[in-house]
Amino acid sequence: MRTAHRTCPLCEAVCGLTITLDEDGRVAGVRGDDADPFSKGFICPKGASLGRLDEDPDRLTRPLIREGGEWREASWQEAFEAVERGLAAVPGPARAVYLGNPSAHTMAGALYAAPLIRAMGTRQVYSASTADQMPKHVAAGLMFGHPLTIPVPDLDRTGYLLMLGANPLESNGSLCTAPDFPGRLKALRRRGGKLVVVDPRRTRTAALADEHVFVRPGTDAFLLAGIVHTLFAEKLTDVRVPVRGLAEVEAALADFTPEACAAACGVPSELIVRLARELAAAPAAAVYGRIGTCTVEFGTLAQWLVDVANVLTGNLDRPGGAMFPHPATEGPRRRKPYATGRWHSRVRELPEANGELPVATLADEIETPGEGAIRALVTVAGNPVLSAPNGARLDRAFAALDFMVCVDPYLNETTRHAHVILPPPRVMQAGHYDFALLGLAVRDYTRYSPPVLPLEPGRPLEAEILARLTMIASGQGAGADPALLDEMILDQMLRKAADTPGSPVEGRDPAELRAMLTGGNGAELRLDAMLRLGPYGDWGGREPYENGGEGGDGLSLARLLRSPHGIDLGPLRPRLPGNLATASGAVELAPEAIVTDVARLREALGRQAEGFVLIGRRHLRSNNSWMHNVAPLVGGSNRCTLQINPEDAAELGLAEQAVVRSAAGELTVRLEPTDTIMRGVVSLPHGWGHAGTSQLVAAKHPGVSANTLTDESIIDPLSGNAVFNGVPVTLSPA
Ligand SMILES: Nc1nc2c(c(=O)[nH]1)N[C@H]1C(S)=C(S)[C@@H](COP(=O)(O)OP(=O)(O)OC[C@H]3O[C@@H](n4cnc5c(=O)[nH]c(N)nc54)[C@H](O)[C@@H]3O)O[C@H]1N2
Ligand SMILES: Nc1nc2c(c(=O)[nH]1)N[C@H]1C(S)=C(S)[C@@H](COP(=O)(O)OP(=O)(O)OC[C@H]3O[C@@H](n4cnc5c(=O)[nH]c(N)nc54)[C@H](O)[C@@H]3O)O[C@H]1N2
Ligand code: SF4
Ligand SMILES: [Mo]
Repeated sequence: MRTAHRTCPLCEAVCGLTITLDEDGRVAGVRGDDADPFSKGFICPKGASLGRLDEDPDRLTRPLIREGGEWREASWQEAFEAVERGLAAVPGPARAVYLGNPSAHTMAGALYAAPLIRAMGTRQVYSASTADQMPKHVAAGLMFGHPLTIPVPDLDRTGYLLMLGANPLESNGSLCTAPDFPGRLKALRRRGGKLVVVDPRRTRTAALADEHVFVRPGTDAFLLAGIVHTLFAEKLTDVRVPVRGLAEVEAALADFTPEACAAACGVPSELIVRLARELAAAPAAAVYGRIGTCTVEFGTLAQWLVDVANVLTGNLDRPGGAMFPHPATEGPRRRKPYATGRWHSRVRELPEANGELPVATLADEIETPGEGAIRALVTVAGNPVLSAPNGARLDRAFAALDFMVCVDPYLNETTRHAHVILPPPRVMQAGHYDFALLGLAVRDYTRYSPPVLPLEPGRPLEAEILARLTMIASGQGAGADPALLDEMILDQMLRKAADTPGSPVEGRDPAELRAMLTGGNGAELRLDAMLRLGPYGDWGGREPYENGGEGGDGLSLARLLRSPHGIDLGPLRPRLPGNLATASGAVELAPEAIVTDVARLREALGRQAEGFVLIGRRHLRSNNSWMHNVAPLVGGSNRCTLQINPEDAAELGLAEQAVVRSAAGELTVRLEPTDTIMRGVVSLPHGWGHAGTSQLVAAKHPGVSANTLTDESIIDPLSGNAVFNGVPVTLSPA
């Protein structure tokens, strides 16, 4: 038996795990790592099942090639040669890339997605971000100047948390990296703070809160506008950071009185006013909105209003408020105006955001003929057939592609359309560093997990798979050495740092810096460079931290390897105005694009709620579409049911099952009557509807796909984000 430590890669909470392995390298047990200074031993049922997931016999171990409807295993060289032939036949603009959720967790995704996209020579770039958090990026970009300058609630010090559309007791948190989110919420209450949860369902998080507020799906922007209106009307504002556009915000929201907003969102006007007063009165408070406020038709407006409320109550950038993390690998952020719509999609003319087009228009771009129609697709870590709005249409569209290659451990609903599947190795065989999530953490913290188990000879890491795809896409062929790509990227990074005035390595020789780097592969070398150049880096980082000290024992890969449980870099510190990348150097409270979109919200003020609407939900033992193949995680409370208020069910005469219809499609679903859901609202989890895959356990628990009902023709216009909450549906007995 031996013990290894690594970060759990399964959700955003980055828990440290302690893994016991037997002599054959099989996982005998997984428990929380007590010595991790951030997660302190916390673990959830998914993390505890990491061994089962990793050893799943249905995971692919070799590349698959599909010929005439038949799959066969192939060697890596043969598979890469098939990709070379497939991509060579399709010119750049007719190629597309789709990046799924796990690529926000893997080192491969963080380090090689951008070079792959560049090499593909296309603007047809899609990801799960436009089915998730793109509204937050757009609002942050417009307000703070950079789409990754996202404030997080300072969970451990706040005295008041207003949480909208998030259920961290099941999801373990999102755009707010906080291992043991439940424990941190309980601690908030123990120290006398208040937690208010806004959700159309009385979730486990709502049950733990001081107060739960039902809101009509898709209408949080009205609730927040009513709160902000009240802050102005009652002169409760206390702005403590440099801002522009204060008067414009007040004017734009003049019509959003608590009474008008109450009618639109279903929250009583007295409650809207009280929430505004409580936020303003709390010594330190934070407003935090997640999935339920993003995947809606007013998603970007809601994200904007969340941070407008944080600014107006004096809580942005103050301890206990909403603060900006300072991650160890953060590079300099150039001051340049952030804008979306630098180009538009071909068919629906939807604006680009962060260099991506909405996944809601991917099927249009494949199915609509003409110059630039997508004919070849690369997917990495995604299952859009189950995750994208109107997934059934994508299922048909993918079947018509000339060439598709998927980097994925499973043959599933999406990858079954591929011509080539390239499986990454097991989690235990790859190094792990949370480049994205540590930039959203409620404490500054860093941890590198080296591989726990060796790779089989000849098997590439996912980083190497993506590097080889990059070289193939750029015309260098299936035989090109991926190390050349790493050296080129390292050289560019070091050269740029040496050329940047004020950088800690200004004027140094890039070759000399390169010679100092250590690491067992390209991904590790690049991590080492980013750590050493970063704010706590041993090349002159200026941020002090308790365990290091200025310059002295700064961060590097070697330093992280000496701290296998991770390093606490301290509580979040104020970062304004230095962290703002807006052209003005101030927080832009009233960006033009947003003020223009407020008109759409105003028009909807008088809209009457009629009929039923569909929302989603998450289950603790699930993870989007791909963890239903682990027997201990499926069944029991983790089932695909339609939650409905018992009074609604009775009125409609519904018993065991119902037929649900929307503009996009129809489903027959099993009902779960529960008074935890508002009347007029039904909830179905996504990621189910398993069919045609190699996943034998999942096949026994197929469920139905919520995205048969969601409508790809409706999006949040500023971000292009899909709308999953507030989908109009009708119900009838099955
Ligand atoms: N109706 C509805 N739809 C939704 C949502 C909702 O709330 N309601 N939520 C949306 C959200 S927030 C998201 S993030 C998207 C997710 O959308 P996707 O990312 O498209 O879907 P996932 O189900 O996460 O699929 C992940 C895929 O990655 C594979 N995989 C797992 N680990 C690895 C790895 O290490 N490397 C590689 N290469 N592949 C790996 C899995 O086998 C699986 O095929 O779904 C969205 N869809
Ligand atoms: N166990 C588990 N954990 C996960 C995942 C998973 O699938 N399972 N997925 C991961 C991913 S990809 C993400 S993005 C995160 C998401 O993390 P969260 O944002 O916490 O996601 P959910 O748990 O779906 O919680 C969203 C809540 O919004 C509510 N809601 C729906 N519509 C509205 C609305 O219009 N207004 C308001 N105020 N509330 C609404 C829903 O009832 C639900 O309780 O979770 C991650 N963690
Ligand atoms: S909460 Fe998330 S990171 Fe922590 S053990 Fe569970 S799945 Fe892993
Ligand atoms: Mo997500």
